[in-house]
Amino acid sequence: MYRLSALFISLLAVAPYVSAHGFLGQVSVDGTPYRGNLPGKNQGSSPIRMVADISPVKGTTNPDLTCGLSAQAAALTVPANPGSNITFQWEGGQDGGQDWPHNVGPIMTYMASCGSTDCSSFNASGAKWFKVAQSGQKPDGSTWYQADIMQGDSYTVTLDQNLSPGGYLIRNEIISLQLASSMGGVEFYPACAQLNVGGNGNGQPNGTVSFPGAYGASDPGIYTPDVYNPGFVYQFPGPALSNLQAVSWSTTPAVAIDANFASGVAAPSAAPSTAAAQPSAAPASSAAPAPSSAAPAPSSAAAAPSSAAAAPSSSAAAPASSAASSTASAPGATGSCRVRSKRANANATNADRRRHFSRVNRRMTH
Ligand SMILES: [Cu+2]
Repeated sequence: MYRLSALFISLLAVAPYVSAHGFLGQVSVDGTPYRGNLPGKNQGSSPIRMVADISPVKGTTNPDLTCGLSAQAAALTVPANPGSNITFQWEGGQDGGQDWPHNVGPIMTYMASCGSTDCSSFNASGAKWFKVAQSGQKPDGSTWYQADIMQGDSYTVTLDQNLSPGGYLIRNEIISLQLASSMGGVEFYPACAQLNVGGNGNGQPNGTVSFPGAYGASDPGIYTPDVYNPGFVYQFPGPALSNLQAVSWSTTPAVAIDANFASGVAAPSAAPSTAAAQPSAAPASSAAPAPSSAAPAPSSAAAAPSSAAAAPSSSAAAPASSAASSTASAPGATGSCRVRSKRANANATNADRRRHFSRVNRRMTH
């Protein structure tokens, strides 16, 4: 019975929906927003490594698992500190402006030192990553924190207090499991941003891994034939949380995508991108203070990482804050790559992809 329903769902998932994927549209450090380039369109300076396309990375040995599809080093490395709140705002659609389209699978965050190399020229293929956060199923056991991202929410991690100063890549990864009932069906959406951490910590991370390398095609959290079965308990792939794990992590309220790049200077070959020009109505989320304070509290409960790896039972599932994720969203949704048109209110140009988070637009349609 279960097998049948899983099969049925996976058949649904390959039905001819308009395919929609997404990308990391913005990272904020303690409320200061830094927008990312649209995939494949170099529009301005950003700390987010631009990916070539919104499509998922496929395959556990794919070199693009490091920072996303043909990710390019970014021009900026932006300041942060131990204890900083780093907020990731994902978007859907090739040109953004839509919500993240998937709702089944984990969100994980890793960091890696850029060593003596400036992060803007650091080759991520040699990076030693340590895991700092992971969110999977909610306490209800059937919905995922990723469903909050699908509703437009952001995701925030609070950096460890003892992080050593220096350049770091921070890698926020969404894994979508709607096709992972087939071996190799899993979709990886890794994204990297470049941080310069100050302070005077002296922590050295344990449990470092490489990407690719950290995941195997048949890992329980990668190949998930039972993902839609009642009672399914997710086992996170990759290493256990590092000793330098985040202080806390959770999904957090949506953050508007800033209309302008941090530098305000468009890259030479920039698209028509009126980005800078547009006086665009929106106060451009300036300094979008929202999430930071909201974020922190969550999880001392999260602290049980190691056991989590060992005991895939309940504790592993839901480290993040329940507070941040009170909205119970339609559980049955299978999360296929379907476009939900938020485009309707897109008088706003792509350039200032301000988001209109009207609840009305947030219904899941599957
Ligand atoms: Cu997709």
